[in-house]
Amino acid sequence: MSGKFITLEGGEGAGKTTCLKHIEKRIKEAGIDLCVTREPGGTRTGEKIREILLDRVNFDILDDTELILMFAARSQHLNEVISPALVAGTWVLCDRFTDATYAYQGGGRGISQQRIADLEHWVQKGLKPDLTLLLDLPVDVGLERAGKRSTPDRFESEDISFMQRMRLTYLDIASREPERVKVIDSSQALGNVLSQIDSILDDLLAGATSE
Ligand code: T5A
Repeated sequence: MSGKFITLEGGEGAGKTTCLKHIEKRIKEAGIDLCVTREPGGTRTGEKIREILLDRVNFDILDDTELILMFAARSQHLNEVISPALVAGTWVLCDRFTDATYAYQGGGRGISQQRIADLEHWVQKGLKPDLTLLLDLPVDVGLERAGKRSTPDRFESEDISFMQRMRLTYLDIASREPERVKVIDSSQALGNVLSQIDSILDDLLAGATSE
């Protein structure tokens, strides 16, 4: 595969949507073909699964059902969108991916890492992002930002201890995979967050244009 696979992760209200637009602009300005997508979702089937997963009316979804639905959407997404794009040399910028499953279903819900890893190996066949930007901020700050926007979805309605376990799981992944996962302090002013992202992207774009 020749395209680069970049993912954006973080807790609720971390600023992913805001930063995603900036990253998209930077990569496109460098003359690189880019596919912007999201999880859960990114395909017709995946978006339907997303509706089920996020709708608060579905309060009775079992933890394992939730996990399997995440990977069902991911399987469709990988086969229909992500892998074909990467093979064609197009870069892929994805709003959340499997690190979110470790953080939310693993850390948050308490599903074992091994169970998630088994599904990851089955569905992804070794494919991992080249770069993951983890927007990290204290849970209460993120919830306050997210709360200003809209009615909370099924995940945003979880309690603070769920969110804290989710955040710690993300940070744990970052400490184990520092080459891939770059942690950005997103409690800072937006301008500082974006300039930290820019310096990481500069390295990636310089490497890509010299290849
Ligand atoms: N999920 C997903 C799982 O449980 N398992 C999985 O495997 C996957 C893939 C998906 C949900 O699904 C779960 C996790 C999620 O709960 P989502 O659309 O990714 O949903 O959900 P959110 O995290 O809720 O994303 P949002 O788009 O809702 O929030 P963002 O993008 O993090 O935040 P954003 O950019 O909208 O910013 C929030 C507010 O803060 C302001 C913005 O202007 C905005 O008002 N803001 C800042 N303010 C001050 N300083 C800054 N630096 C700021 N940055 C942003």
